[in-house]
Amino acid sequence: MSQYRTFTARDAVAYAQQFGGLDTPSELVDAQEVGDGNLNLVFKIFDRQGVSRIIVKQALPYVRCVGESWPLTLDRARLEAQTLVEHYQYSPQHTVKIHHFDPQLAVMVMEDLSDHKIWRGELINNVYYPQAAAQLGEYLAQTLFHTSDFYLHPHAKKAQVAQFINPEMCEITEDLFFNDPYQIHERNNYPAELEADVAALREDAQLKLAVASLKHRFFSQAEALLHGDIHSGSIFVAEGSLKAIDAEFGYFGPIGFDIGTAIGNLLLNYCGLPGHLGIRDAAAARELRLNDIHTLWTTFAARFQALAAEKTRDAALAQPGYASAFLQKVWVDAIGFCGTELIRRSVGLSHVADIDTIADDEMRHACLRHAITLGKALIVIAGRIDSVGELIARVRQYS
Ligand code: SR1
Ligand code: MG
Repeated sequence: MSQYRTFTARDAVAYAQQFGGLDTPSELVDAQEVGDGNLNLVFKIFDRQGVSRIIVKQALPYVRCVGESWPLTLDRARLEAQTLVEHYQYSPQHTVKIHHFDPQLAVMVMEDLSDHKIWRGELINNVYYPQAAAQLGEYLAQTLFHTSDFYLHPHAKKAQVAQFINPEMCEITEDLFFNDPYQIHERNNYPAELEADVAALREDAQLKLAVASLKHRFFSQAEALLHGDIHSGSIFVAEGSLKAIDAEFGYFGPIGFDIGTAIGNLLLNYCGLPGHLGIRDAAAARELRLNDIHTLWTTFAARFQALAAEKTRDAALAQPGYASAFLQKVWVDAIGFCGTELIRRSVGLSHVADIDTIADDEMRHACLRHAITLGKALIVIAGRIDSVGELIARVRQYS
Protein backbone atom coordinates (compact mmCIF):
# COMPACT_ATOMS: atom_id res chain seq x y z
CA MET A 1 0.00 0.00 0.00
CA SER A 2 1.44 3.39 -0.98
CA GLN A 3 2.03 5.93 1.79
CA TYR A 4 1.20 9.59 1.36
CA ARG A 5 4.03 11.92 0.37
CA THR A 6 3.77 15.26 -1.41
CA PHE A 7 4.74 14.82 -5.07
CA THR A 8 7.60 16.63 -6.72
CA ALA A 9 7.52 17.19 -10.49
CA ARG A 10 9.75 14.14 -10.88
CA ASP A 11 7.33 11.98 -8.83
CA ALA A 12 4.46 13.20 -10.98
CA VAL A 13 6.23 12.18 -14.20
CA ALA A 14 7.03 8.71 -12.81
CA TYR A 15 3.45 8.32 -11.66
CA ALA A 16 2.05 9.37 -15.03
CA GLN A 17 4.39 6.92 -16.76
CA GLN A 18 3.05 4.14 -14.57
CA PHE A 19 -0.65 4.98 -14.50
CA GLY A 20 -1.33 7.29 -17.46
CA GLY A 21 -2.39 4.44 -19.73
CA LEU A 22 -0.19 5.67 -22.60
CA ASP A 23 1.22 3.18 -25.14
CA THR A 24 4.70 4.69 -24.87
CA PRO A 25 4.99 5.95 -21.27
CA SER A 26 8.72 6.63 -21.58
CA GLU A 27 7.73 9.52 -23.88
CA LEU A 28 6.62 11.38 -20.75
CA VAL A 29 9.65 13.31 -19.54
CA ASP A 30 8.73 16.54 -17.80
CA ALA A 31 6.18 18.11 -15.47
CA GLN A 32 5.09 21.59 -14.49
CA GLU A 33 3.00 22.40 -11.43
CA VAL A 34 0.19 24.64 -12.68
CA GLY A 35 -2.35 24.52 -9.84
CA ASP A 36 -3.97 27.91 -9.37
CA GLY A 37 -6.97 26.80 -7.33
CA ASN A 38 -7.39 27.07 -3.58
CA LEU A 39 -6.60 23.50 -2.60
CA ASN A 40 -4.41 21.13 -4.63
CA LEU A 41 -1.25 20.45 -6.61
CA VAL A 42 -1.84 20.05 -10.35
CA PHE A 43 0.97 18.83 -12.63
CA LYS A 44 0.90 18.97 -16.41
CA ILE A 45 2.98 16.10 -17.78
CA PHE A 46 4.83 16.79 -21.04
CA ASP A 47 6.27 14.48 -23.68
CA ARG A 48 9.65 14.87 -25.44
CA GLN A 49 8.09 17.28 -27.94
CA GLY A 50 6.97 19.54 -25.09
CA VAL A 51 3.30 18.62 -25.61
CA SER A 52 1.19 18.34 -22.49
CA ARG A 53 -0.30 14.82 -22.50
CA ILE A 54 -1.86 14.11 -19.13
CA ILE A 55 -2.64 15.65 -15.74
CA VAL A 56 -1.58 14.42 -12.30
CA LYS A 57 -3.51 16.04 -9.46
CA GLN A 58 -2.70 15.56 -5.80
CA ALA A 59 -4.54 16.78 -2.71
CA LEU A 60 -2.39 18.49 -0.10
CA PRO A 61 -3.12 17.77 3.58
CA TYR A 62 -4.08 21.42 4.06
CA VAL A 63 -5.87 24.29 2.29
CA ARG A 64 -3.30 25.53 -0.23
CA CYS A 65 -4.51 29.14 -0.36
CA VAL A 66 -4.33 29.46 3.44
CA GLY A 67 -1.44 27.18 4.40
CA GLU A 68 -0.69 24.40 6.90
CA SER A 69 -2.63 26.20 9.63
CA TRP A 70 -5.82 24.91 7.94
CA PRO A 71 -5.48 21.11 7.71
CA LEU A 72 -7.83 19.36 5.31
CA THR A 73 -8.76 15.74 4.70
CA LEU A 74 -6.89 13.84 1.98
CA ASP A 75 -10.02 11.75 1.47
CA ARG A 76 -11.23 14.59 -0.74
CA ALA A 77 -9.13 13.13 -3.58
CA ARG A 78 -11.11 9.87 -3.41
CA LEU A 79 -14.37 11.80 -3.26
CA GLU A 80 -13.37 13.93 -6.22
CA ALA A 81 -12.25 10.99 -8.35
CA GLN A 82 -15.31 8.90 -7.49
CA THR A 83 -17.72 11.80 -8.12
CA LEU A 84 -16.13 12.44 -11.51
CA VAL A 85 -16.19 8.72 -12.39
CA GLU A 86 -19.86 8.56 -11.43
CA HIS A 87 -20.70 11.70 -13.41
CA TYR A 88 -18.68 10.46 -16.40
CA GLN A 89 -20.93 7.41 -16.52
CA TYR A 90 -23.93 9.63 -17.18
CA SER A 91 -22.36 12.57 -19.00
CA PRO A 92 -19.13 11.43 -20.66
CA GLN A 93 -19.08 14.38 -23.09
CA HIS A 94 -19.09 16.90 -20.28
CA THR A 95 -17.01 15.31 -17.50
CA VAL A 96 -13.22 15.08 -17.38
CA LYS A 97 -12.01 11.48 -17.71
CA ILE A 98 -10.23 9.99 -14.70
CA HIS A 99 -7.70 7.34 -15.77
CA HIS A 100 -6.55 6.25 -12.32
CA PHE A 101 -6.67 7.27 -8.68
CA ASP A 102 -4.96 6.22 -5.47
CA PRO A 103 -6.71 7.10 -2.22
CA GLN A 104 -3.54 6.64 -0.10
CA LEU A 105 -1.48 9.05 -2.16
CA ALA A 106 -4.57 11.26 -2.66
CA VAL A 107 -3.62 11.43 -6.30
CA MET A 108 -5.41 11.01 -9.61
CA VAL A 109 -4.35 10.87 -13.24
CA MET A 110 -6.74 12.50 -15.65
CA GLU A 111 -7.37 13.63 -19.19
CA ASP A 112 -5.36 16.66 -20.29
CA LEU A 113 -7.61 19.50 -21.41
CA SER A 114 -4.95 21.85 -22.76
CA ASP A 115 -7.04 22.36 -25.90
CA HIS A 116 -9.73 23.86 -23.65
CA LYS A 117 -9.75 27.03 -21.53
CA ILE A 118 -11.15 27.76 -18.10
CA TRP A 119 -14.60 29.30 -18.67
CA ARG A 120 -14.13 32.02 -16.04
CA GLY A 121 -11.18 33.54 -17.93
CA GLU A 122 -13.14 33.45 -21.17
CA LEU A 123 -16.17 35.09 -19.57
CA ILE A 124 -13.94 37.84 -18.18
CA ASN A 125 -12.37 38.41 -21.61
CA ASN A 126 -15.85 38.25 -23.15
CA VAL A 127 -15.02 35.31 -25.40
CA TYR A 128 -18.40 33.75 -26.06
CA TYR A 129 -19.07 30.02 -26.31
CA PRO A 130 -22.62 29.78 -27.69
CA GLN A 131 -23.07 26.12 -26.72
CA ALA A 132 -21.62 26.26 -23.21
CA ALA A 133 -24.79 27.08 -21.28
CA ALA A 134 -26.83 24.34 -22.94
CA GLN A 135 -24.01 21.85 -22.40
CA LEU A 136 -23.78 22.79 -18.73
CA GLY A 137 -27.57 22.35 -18.42
CA GLU A 138 -27.22 18.93 -20.06
CA TYR A 139 -24.36 17.90 -17.73
CA LEU A 140 -26.36 18.95 -14.67
CA ALA A 141 -29.54 17.20 -15.82
CA GLN A 142 -27.78 13.92 -16.67
CA THR A 143 -25.65 13.72 -13.53
CA LEU A 144 -28.30 14.93 -11.09
CA PHE A 145 -31.19 12.89 -12.52
CA HIS A 146 -29.24 9.62 -12.69
CA THR A 147 -27.99 9.92 -9.10
CA SER A 148 -31.41 10.85 -7.69
CA ASP A 149 -34.29 8.80 -6.25
CA PHE A 150 -36.05 9.15 -9.60
CA TYR A 151 -33.51 6.78 -11.12
CA LEU A 152 -31.52 4.85 -8.50
CA HIS A 153 -32.90 1.82 -6.67
CA PRO A 154 -33.50 2.88 -3.03
CA HIS A 155 -30.79 0.49 -1.78
CA ALA A 156 -28.23 1.70 -4.32
CA LYS A 157 -29.10 5.31 -3.52
CA LYS A 158 -28.57 4.81 0.21
CA ALA A 159 -25.28 2.98 -0.39
CA GLN A 160 -24.11 5.89 -2.55
CA VAL A 161 -25.17 8.48 -0.01
CA ALA A 162 -22.91 6.64 2.45
CA GLN A 163 -20.04 6.34 -0.05
CA PHE A 164 -20.14 10.08 -0.70
CA ILE A 165 -20.39 11.32 2.88
CA ASN A 166 -18.04 14.33 2.71
CA PRO A 167 -18.20 16.08 6.09
CA GLU A 168 -15.01 18.16 5.96
CA MET A 169 -15.59 19.63 2.52
CA CYS A 170 -19.26 20.22 3.30
CA GLU A 171 -18.19 22.04 6.46
CA ILE A 172 -16.16 24.47 4.32
CA THR A 173 -19.26 25.24 2.28
CA GLU A 174 -21.46 25.40 5.38
CA ASP A 175 -19.11 27.97 6.91
CA LEU A 176 -18.16 30.01 3.85
CA PHE A 177 -21.63 30.21 2.27
CA PHE A 178 -23.98 30.32 5.21
CA ASN A 179 -22.10 31.58 8.29
CA ASP A 180 -19.10 33.82 7.65
CA PRO A 181 -20.71 36.61 5.57
CA TYR A 182 -23.44 37.08 8.18
CA GLN A 183 -21.13 37.45 11.19
CA ILE A 184 -17.82 39.08 12.05
CA HIS A 185 -15.22 36.47 11.09
CA GLU A 186 -11.46 36.62 10.50
CA ARG A 187 -11.84 34.70 7.23
CA ASN A 188 -14.00 37.46 5.73
CA ASN A 189 -12.30 39.62 3.16
CA TYR A 190 -13.74 42.87 1.79
CA PRO A 191 -12.59 46.46 1.39
CA ALA A 192 -13.11 48.83 4.32
CA GLU A 193 -15.29 50.98 2.03
CA LEU A 194 -17.90 48.21 2.10
CA GLU A 195 -18.13 48.00 5.88
CA ALA A 196 -21.64 49.50 6.02
CA ASP A 197 -22.92 47.12 3.32
CA VAL A 198 -21.49 44.11 5.15
CA ALA A 199 -22.74 45.29 8.55
CA ALA A 200 -26.21 45.49 6.98
CA LEU A 201 -25.98 41.76 6.15
CA ARG A 202 -25.29 40.98 9.80
CA GLU A 203 -28.25 43.03 10.92
CA ASP A 204 -30.82 41.74 8.44
CA ALA A 205 -32.95 39.24 10.37
CA GLN A 206 -35.18 38.40 7.38
CA LEU A 207 -32.13 37.64 5.24
CA LYS A 208 -30.53 35.51 7.96
CA LEU A 209 -33.75 33.50 8.36
CA ALA A 210 -33.75 32.73 4.63
CA VAL A 211 -30.03 31.80 4.79
CA ALA A 212 -30.75 29.49 7.76
CA SER A 213 -33.36 27.69 5.67
CA LEU A 214 -30.90 27.28 2.77
CA LYS A 215 -28.19 25.98 5.10
CA HIS A 216 -30.70 23.54 6.59
CA ARG A 217 -31.45 22.23 3.11
CA PHE A 218 -27.73 21.95 2.36
CA PHE A 219 -27.34 19.90 5.56
CA SER A 220 -30.26 17.58 5.06
CA GLN A 221 -31.54 17.15 1.49
CA ALA A 222 -29.71 14.18 -0.06
CA GLU A 223 -31.39 14.62 -3.45
CA ALA A 224 -28.54 13.73 -5.83
CA LEU A 225 -24.75 13.44 -6.13
CA LEU A 226 -23.79 17.08 -6.59
CA HIS A 227 -20.60 18.36 -8.15
CA GLY A 228 -20.62 20.64 -5.12
CA ASP A 229 -18.51 23.49 -6.52
CA ILE A 230 -19.63 24.01 -10.11
CA HIS A 231 -18.43 27.58 -10.61
CA SER A 232 -16.97 28.84 -13.90
CA GLY A 233 -13.43 28.03 -12.67
CA SER A 234 -14.41 24.33 -12.42
CA ILE A 235 -15.44 24.27 -16.09
CA PHE A 236 -13.27 23.94 -19.19
CA VAL A 237 -14.63 25.13 -22.55
CA ALA A 238 -13.57 24.90 -26.18
CA GLU A 239 -15.49 25.46 -29.39
CA GLY A 240 -18.46 23.11 -29.09
CA SER A 241 -17.15 21.44 -25.91
CA LEU A 242 -17.57 21.80 -22.15
CA LYS A 243 -16.06 19.63 -19.40
CA ALA A 244 -16.57 19.77 -15.64
CA ILE A 245 -13.50 19.23 -13.41
CA ASP A 246 -12.67 19.61 -9.68
CA ALA A 247 -15.44 17.77 -7.86
CA GLU A 248 -13.88 17.43 -4.40
CA PHE A 249 -16.96 19.00 -2.81
CA GLY A 250 -19.14 16.20 -4.26
CA TYR A 251 -21.80 14.79 -1.90
CA PHE A 252 -25.52 13.99 -1.92
CA GLY A 253 -27.20 17.34 -1.45
CA PRO A 254 -29.98 19.59 -2.79
CA ILE A 255 -29.99 19.76 -6.59
CA GLY A 256 -30.65 23.51 -6.45
CA PHE A 257 -27.20 24.02 -4.94
CA ASP A 258 -25.40 23.02 -8.17
CA ILE A 259 -27.84 24.98 -10.33
CA GLY A 260 -27.58 28.04 -8.07
CA THR A 261 -23.77 27.95 -8.00
CA ALA A 262 -23.62 27.78 -11.81
CA ILE A 263 -26.12 30.64 -12.28
CA GLY A 264 -24.45 32.62 -9.49
CA ASN A 265 -21.12 32.59 -11.27
CA LEU A 266 -22.67 33.88 -14.48
CA LEU A 267 -24.20 36.66 -12.40
CA LEU A 268 -20.88 37.44 -10.66
CA ASN A 269 -19.41 37.86 -14.12
CA TYR A 270 -22.43 40.02 -15.07
CA CYS A 271 -21.73 42.25 -12.05
CA GLY A 272 -18.01 42.56 -12.90
CA LEU A 273 -18.30 43.22 -16.66
CA PRO A 274 -18.39 47.05 -16.50
CA GLY A 275 -15.03 46.91 -14.69
CA HIS A 276 -13.45 45.02 -17.61
CA LEU A 277 -15.28 46.30 -20.68
CA GLY A 278 -16.55 49.74 -19.66
CA ILE A 279 -20.21 50.45 -19.13
CA ARG A 280 -21.22 50.63 -22.82
CA ASP A 281 -19.63 47.39 -24.03
CA ALA A 282 -20.63 45.62 -20.83
CA ALA A 283 -24.31 46.07 -21.73
CA ALA A 284 -24.10 43.75 -24.75
CA ALA A 285 -21.98 41.18 -22.87
CA ARG A 286 -24.48 41.24 -20.02
CA GLU A 287 -27.28 40.28 -22.43
CA LEU A 288 -25.22 37.22 -23.37
CA ARG A 289 -24.91 36.23 -19.71
CA LEU A 290 -28.67 36.58 -19.19
CA ASN A 291 -29.22 34.54 -22.30
CA ASP A 292 -26.88 31.87 -20.94
CA ILE A 293 -28.77 31.76 -17.64
CA HIS A 294 -32.03 31.30 -19.56
CA THR A 295 -30.53 28.53 -21.70
CA LEU A 296 -28.88 26.81 -18.74
CA TRP A 297 -32.10 26.55 -16.75
CA THR A 298 -34.43 25.70 -19.64
CA THR A 299 -32.04 23.01 -20.93
CA PHE A 300 -31.61 21.54 -17.47
CA ALA A 301 -35.34 21.53 -16.69
CA ALA A 302 -36.44 20.15 -20.08
CA ARG A 303 -33.82 17.40 -20.04
CA PHE A 304 -34.48 16.44 -16.40
CA GLN A 305 -38.18 16.25 -17.12
CA ALA A 306 -37.65 14.16 -20.26
CA LEU A 307 -35.39 11.77 -18.34
CA ALA A 308 -37.97 11.57 -15.55
CA ALA A 309 -40.75 10.75 -18.06
CA GLU A 310 -38.65 8.07 -19.71
CA LYS A 311 -36.60 6.55 -16.89
CA THR A 312 -38.16 7.10 -13.45
CA ARG A 313 -38.08 3.74 -11.69
CA ASP A 314 -39.97 4.60 -8.52
CA ALA A 315 -43.72 4.09 -8.96
CA ALA A 316 -44.75 6.99 -6.74
CA LEU A 317 -42.24 9.49 -8.18
CA ALA A 318 -43.39 8.50 -11.69
CA GLN A 319 -46.84 10.03 -11.01
CA PRO A 320 -47.50 12.48 -13.87
CA GLY A 321 -46.90 16.04 -12.70
CA TYR A 322 -44.55 15.09 -9.85
CA ALA A 323 -41.26 15.76 -11.69
CA SER A 324 -42.37 19.21 -12.77
CA ALA A 325 -43.57 20.05 -9.23
CA PHE A 326 -40.18 18.88 -7.91
CA LEU A 327 -38.35 21.04 -10.47
CA GLN A 328 -40.29 24.07 -9.26
CA LYS A 329 -38.85 23.47 -5.75
CA VAL A 330 -35.38 22.98 -7.23
CA TRP A 331 -35.76 26.34 -8.97
CA VAL A 332 -36.65 28.19 -5.76
CA ASP A 333 -33.68 26.54 -4.00
CA ALA A 334 -31.41 27.47 -6.90
CA ILE A 335 -32.32 31.17 -6.67
CA GLY A 336 -31.59 31.18 -2.94
CA PHE A 337 -28.28 29.32 -3.26
CA CYS A 338 -27.35 31.59 -6.16
CA GLY A 339 -27.82 34.58 -3.84
CA THR A 340 -25.53 33.03 -1.21
CA GLU A 341 -22.83 32.46 -3.86
CA LEU A 342 -23.02 36.14 -4.89
CA ILE A 343 -22.59 37.27 -1.30
CA ARG A 344 -19.91 34.85 -0.15
CA ARG A 345 -17.75 35.60 -3.22
CA SER A 346 -17.96 39.33 -2.44
CA VAL A 347 -17.51 39.35 1.32
CA GLY A 348 -16.03 35.99 2.34
CA LEU A 349 -12.69 34.18 2.06
CA SER A 350 -12.82 33.13 -1.57
CA HIS A 351 -13.46 35.76 -4.24
CA VAL A 352 -13.74 35.56 -8.03
CA ALA A 353 -11.41 37.09 -10.60
CA ASP A 354 -14.47 38.47 -12.45
CA ILE A 355 -14.59 41.22 -9.81
CA ASP A 356 -11.28 41.02 -7.91
CA THR A 357 -9.13 41.79 -10.96
CA ILE A 358 -10.88 45.11 -11.67
CA ALA A 359 -8.05 47.61 -11.23
CA ASP A 360 -10.05 50.74 -10.49
CA ASP A 361 -10.98 50.73 -6.78
CA GLU A 362 -14.19 52.67 -7.15
CA MET A 363 -15.43 50.52 -9.99
CA ARG A 364 -14.48 47.31 -8.13
CA HIS A 365 -16.34 48.46 -5.05
CA ALA A 366 -19.39 49.33 -7.14
CA CYS A 367 -19.34 45.83 -8.69
CA LEU A 368 -18.99 44.21 -5.25
CA ARG A 369 -21.92 46.28 -3.97
CA HIS A 370 -23.96 45.24 -6.98
CA ALA A 371 -23.27 41.55 -6.27
CA ILE A 372 -24.17 41.95 -2.60
CA THR A 373 -27.41 43.83 -3.32
CA LEU A 374 -28.47 41.35 -5.98
CA GLY A 375 -27.51 38.37 -3.80
CA LYS A 376 -29.49 39.71 -0.87
CA ALA A 377 -32.57 40.34 -2.98
CA LEU A 378 -32.46 36.88 -4.56
CA ILE A 379 -32.18 35.13 -1.19
CA VAL A 380 -35.13 37.01 0.27
CA ILE A 381 -37.52 36.91 -2.71
CA ALA A 382 -36.54 33.48 -4.09
CA GLY A 383 -40.02 32.10 -3.44
CA ARG A 384 -41.60 34.86 -5.52
CA ILE A 385 -39.37 34.37 -8.58
CA ASP A 386 -41.33 31.66 -10.29
CA SER A 387 -39.63 31.50 -13.69
CA VAL A 388 -36.30 32.19 -15.34
CA GLY A 389 -37.94 35.13 -17.17
CA GLU A 390 -38.87 36.60 -13.80
CA LEU A 391 -35.28 36.08 -12.55
CA ILE A 392 -33.92 37.96 -15.55
CA ALA A 393 -36.41 40.79 -14.94
CA ARG A 394 -35.23 41.00 -11.30
CA VAL A 395 -31.57 41.03 -12.33
CA ARG A 396 -32.30 43.95 -14.65
CA GLN A 397 -34.17 45.69 -11.84
CA TYR A 398 -31.11 45.50 -9.55
CA SER A 399 -28.61 46.65 -12.23
C1 SR1 B 1 -11.02 26.97 1.37
S1 SR1 B 1 -11.65 26.56 -0.14
C2 SR1 B 1 -12.43 28.00 -0.73
C3 SR1 B 1 -13.27 27.79 -1.92
O1 SR1 B 1 -12.49 27.26 -2.99
C4 SR1 B 1 -13.20 26.22 -3.62
O2 SR1 B 1 -13.12 26.28 -5.00
C5 SR1 B 1 -14.62 26.32 -3.12
O3 SR1 B 1 -15.40 27.20 -3.90
C6 SR1 B 1 -14.41 26.82 -1.75
O4 SR1 B 1 -15.55 27.39 -1.19
MG1 MG C 1 -12.07 23.65 -7.05
